[in-house]
Amino acid sequence: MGLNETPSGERVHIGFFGLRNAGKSSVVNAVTGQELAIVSDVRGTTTDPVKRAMELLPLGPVVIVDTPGVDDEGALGEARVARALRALSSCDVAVLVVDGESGLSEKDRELLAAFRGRRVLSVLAWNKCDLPAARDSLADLGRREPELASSAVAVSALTGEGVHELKERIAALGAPGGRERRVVADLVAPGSVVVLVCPIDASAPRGRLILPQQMTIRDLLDGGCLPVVCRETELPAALASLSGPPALVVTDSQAFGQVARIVPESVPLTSFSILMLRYKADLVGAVRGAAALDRLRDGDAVLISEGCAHHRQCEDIGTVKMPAWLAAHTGASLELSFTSGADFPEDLTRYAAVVHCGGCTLNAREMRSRQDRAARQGVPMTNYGVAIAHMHGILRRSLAPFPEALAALGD
Ligand SMILES: Nc1nc2c(ncn2[C@@H]2O[C@H](COP(=O)(O)OP(=O)(O)OP(=O)(O)O)[C@@H](O)[C@H]2O)c(=O)[nH]1
Ligand SMILES: [Mg+2]
Repeated sequence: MGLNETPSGERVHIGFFGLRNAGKSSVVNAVTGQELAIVSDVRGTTTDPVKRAMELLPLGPVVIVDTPGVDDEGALGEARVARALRALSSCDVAVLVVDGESGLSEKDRELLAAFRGRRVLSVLAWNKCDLPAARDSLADLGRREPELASSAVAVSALTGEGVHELKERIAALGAPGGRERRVVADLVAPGSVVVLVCPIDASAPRGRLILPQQMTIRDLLDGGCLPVVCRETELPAALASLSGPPALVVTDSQAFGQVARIVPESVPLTSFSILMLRYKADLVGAVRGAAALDRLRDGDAVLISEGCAHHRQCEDIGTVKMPAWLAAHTGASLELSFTSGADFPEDLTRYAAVVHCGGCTLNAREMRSRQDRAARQGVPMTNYGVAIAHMHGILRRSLAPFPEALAALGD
């Protein structure tokens, strides 16, 4: 991803699902106007979900996800189907591509049910409408199931017919509705000074700031606030330079202890990871999950999970620092497991707790679906920022700006 591009976690994710040879890849190419995906008459041409960030007008920055057919067979086929369905958890909009010539199959209906179950908005792309048989089957659907047919768009990836209308439908579904969440600017009045503490150590990326810091600065600018950015070493000087106390201080979690000693108790203080968690997911749930860390015993299994496979800074926290903090906090010898990227186990029940990263590269839907999965299975799940704050005894202070989460912490 280039530095000037919208981060993928901020993009509307649009997934294309359906049977093998329905024309998913062909429709992806028609909708995007690019030869993104390989098309062939061999069933099972697409073997892995393929994600591509792009501009899709009239929607704007999106991620397009092409998936393997859900009727693939054999052990390998089943693994592909599982990956296709897993891709659904990050999708904001699902397009069910139906081979109009053969009509709606049982598997297609199962997909529609899966979309509903995960509350993913969907549209039916009735493909191959250049063929008379496809037109007939759509007319037939209109007679039998008018409601379902009303969510269908007749398209032909071959001739381009209906593709414009399909794009309009996708855009209508993907338009920001409940997505107007703020990172930080809703916490302070316009014009407020907010001090951001960004340590620059060996694990900081060369020549830029990390995504949570960028997003916080951007949101403060959007909100007409005054971000003051410094390292922890310059924090006393930064505070002294202000005409009054700042409205809020936000720090990198790792410097929280040091920063907490410098910032007066009367000034609200929180961390970037807590801001990101609140933005993406359920802060209150993560606060409850942190309490479970106090109950860990010898031999308990704990999953440490990261949303991406390439953040050196996170990797260092996940594989080195978090295990050390957990050991010190619990005094127990724990059985730790690690996952990263798209891997997040379906079955979490063997874990006594899950500690997840802030998910800066995951979108809100993916983060929430991971939290929901843990909640459904009764497994406490927390995140790096909350866990670190808790184990260092500073969670209460870092939740000061969030009364609801503070209440979840109890006394
Ligand atoms: N007549 C007609 N053929 C189409 C249309 N769209 C796709 N096809 C053909 O259907 C076959 C399958 O197309 P793909 O786009 O590879 O299908 P897919 O759903 O991605 O298939 P898998 O990746 O194997 O799951 C190809 O031979 C395409 O040329 C269409 O609108 N009309
Ligand atoms: Mg394909």
